Amino acid sequence: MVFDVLTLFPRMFDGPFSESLLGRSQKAKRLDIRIHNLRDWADDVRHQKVDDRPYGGGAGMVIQAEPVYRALKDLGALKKGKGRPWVVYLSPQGRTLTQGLCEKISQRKHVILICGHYEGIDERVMSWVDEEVSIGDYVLTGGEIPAMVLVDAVSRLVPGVVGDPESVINESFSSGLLDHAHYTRPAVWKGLKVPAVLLSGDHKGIAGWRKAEALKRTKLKRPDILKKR
Ligand code: 4FV
Repeated sequence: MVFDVLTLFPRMFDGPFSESLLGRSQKAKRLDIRIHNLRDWADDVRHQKVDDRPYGGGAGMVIQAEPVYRALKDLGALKKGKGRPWVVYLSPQGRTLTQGLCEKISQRKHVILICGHYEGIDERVMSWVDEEVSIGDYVLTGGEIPAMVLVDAVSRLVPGVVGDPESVINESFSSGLLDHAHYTRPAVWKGLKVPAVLLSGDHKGIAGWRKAEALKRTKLKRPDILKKR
């Protein structure tokens, strides 16, 4: 799966995308994450200016349409047909990112992520955006961290990225429930025991306990999910 990320702060991505699963999956060519500096498509090469004051006045700056449009063009987003990259703009106005939306986006072969900054991007470029996505109802300094969240959550669903596919299938939200509790050695810690069924080897019993646990926790912590379910 290919991700092209358009940002004014490319260095922000060094850490999250070079470590752990995402780092390994890029080395293994299961993922190709390419970070692009939007300033490379600025009008004036000297100042690399890509933002300007908002029409109608008001605080802050707005990212201009032209550099974003040029970048999308160079990244193939203006192509017609099936293989065209899917363009996602991260913004608080977007559809809230859920496991379901991650599963949908993970079906794509090539995704372009536009990271907003300042007050956002010129609305006229939205005609070339396929999907606006928000990671939650709060305002961040930029779309970079939302882009990292989306790449991480979607990449996990790309076959082979997560070592054991089972751990992707049986987890929070994929089963429509929160995850059950997890325990590991030692069997007794500070006098606290692990539920006996988990030490029993009775796989049917264990699966039953985990299902019941997941239901109980979901009812307790996220009853809204049960309603949706
Ligand atoms: C955001 C979010 C977010 C808004 C102004 C960037 C900032 C600045 N993006 N989910 N919540 N973006 O707060 O996706 O341009």
